[in-house]
Amino acid sequence: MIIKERTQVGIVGAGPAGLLLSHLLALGGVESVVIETKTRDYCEARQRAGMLESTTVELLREVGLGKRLDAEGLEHDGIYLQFDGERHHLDFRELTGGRWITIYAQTEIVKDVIKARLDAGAAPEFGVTGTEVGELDSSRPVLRYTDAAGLRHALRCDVIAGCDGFHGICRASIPEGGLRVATERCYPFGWLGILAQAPPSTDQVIYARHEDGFALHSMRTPEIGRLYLQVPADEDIARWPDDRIWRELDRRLAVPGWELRTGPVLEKGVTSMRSFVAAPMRYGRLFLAGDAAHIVPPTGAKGLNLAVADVAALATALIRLVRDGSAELADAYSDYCLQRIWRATHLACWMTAMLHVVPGQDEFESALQRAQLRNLVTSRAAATMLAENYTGYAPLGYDPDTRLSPTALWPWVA
Ligand code: RFL
Ligand code: PHB
Repeated sequence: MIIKERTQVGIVGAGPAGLLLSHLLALGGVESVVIETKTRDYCEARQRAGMLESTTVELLREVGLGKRLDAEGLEHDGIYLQFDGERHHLDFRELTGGRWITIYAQTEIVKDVIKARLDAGAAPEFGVTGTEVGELDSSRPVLRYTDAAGLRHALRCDVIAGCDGFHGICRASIPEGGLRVATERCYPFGWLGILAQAPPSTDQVIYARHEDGFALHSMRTPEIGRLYLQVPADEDIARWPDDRIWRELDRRLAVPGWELRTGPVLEKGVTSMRSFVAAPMRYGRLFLAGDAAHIVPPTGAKGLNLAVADVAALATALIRLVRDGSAELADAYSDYCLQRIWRATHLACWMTAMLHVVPGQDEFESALQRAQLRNLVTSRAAATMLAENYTGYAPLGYDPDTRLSPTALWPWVA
């Protein structure tokens, strides 16, 4: 038996993009259903991003998701850049006239939005299988899935939002020729990341270039550290017992007079790195958002922030489309987002190229990397460029009251 249902927006994926989209739509009076293959516990525990732009923080506050973020998030003025055994502080707040960054784990944002959706009586449907999207060209696309109890559903929607990450099915369901650009760049290295029961040995995040590879010291709470090491792309985590990880972190992060605090490793894993942009982020009545449409290497801390920016714009566009019957912003969605995405993609690729050492790279390459880093810590103009890009771009274009302010939206869209 197939259960036939209907909603305004069918959302595939309960990562930050899909969850936040459904929350933002609800604030604008638009109903949605979120489906997710994994369990709630899995989604709430999946270790990923941690660094939020000030624009992301401001949006989360504005839409009622700022309470725990404000109580537990760690607000930082800037970052440290380390190379040649020297550590330099870049004060983003001072360089940008007040913008900052906040450490607050993606897992916590996911928990906060799931709770908000549950409180609103709109729980995501976890543990689904067999997700399919169809009739995307029509005005009533269909989202099919089998729920955790084994019942098959056919959900008729006004619009489907593909928020199912890089490996999801939505992008792949776009017929050949539907995506004009799908560019991909892979890197010969990845990040080995650990979560550790070790108080952070730094007050702000350290990005370190070392002759043996990149290292990053971040954190989650005053008791929990989050640290990363550059390793070969296909590295076997079994080759990295905990004491080897700490030794290598200690070597790559060392500066005179500084000590790395160690502790039990709670979790570890290797992530490969790639850049990818698919465009347009729409096919008929299917809209892509977040990692489903684009991936950046994590060096610029942009992935989660881009996902939030996408759904802020998408929610506004879909509220206008579904509630008010105007397609103007839905038609502008992809081009509007791609400007920000390419800016962030450039930042992420540039920081990755400057800070990672490819085995066997020549002296010329190394000298160029170090010259760029030196420029960043000696030129205010160069440091400001990094600070502006890192802390976020224009305020995120979200407005649930589109009917009240039809012309004030997205004034920067040509
Ligand atoms: P997600 O989080 O991948 O969520 C997609 C969801 O879709 C589900 N799904 C399906 N559901 C139903 N049917 C199907 N057929 C489905 N197929 C998939 C999946 O189970 C999943 O729950 O994508 P979303 O929402 O677009 O969010 C993107 C972010 O997760 C990602 O960009 C960031 O984590 C990237 N990132 C960082 N971003 C930052 O802004 N700041 C950071 O500091 C930062 N650090 C990081 C990062 C990513 C990392 N890794 C692991 C890649 C550090 C690392 C190490
Ligand atoms: C993190 O805290 O996980 C983090 C911070 C900065 C990055 C990437 C990840 O560039």
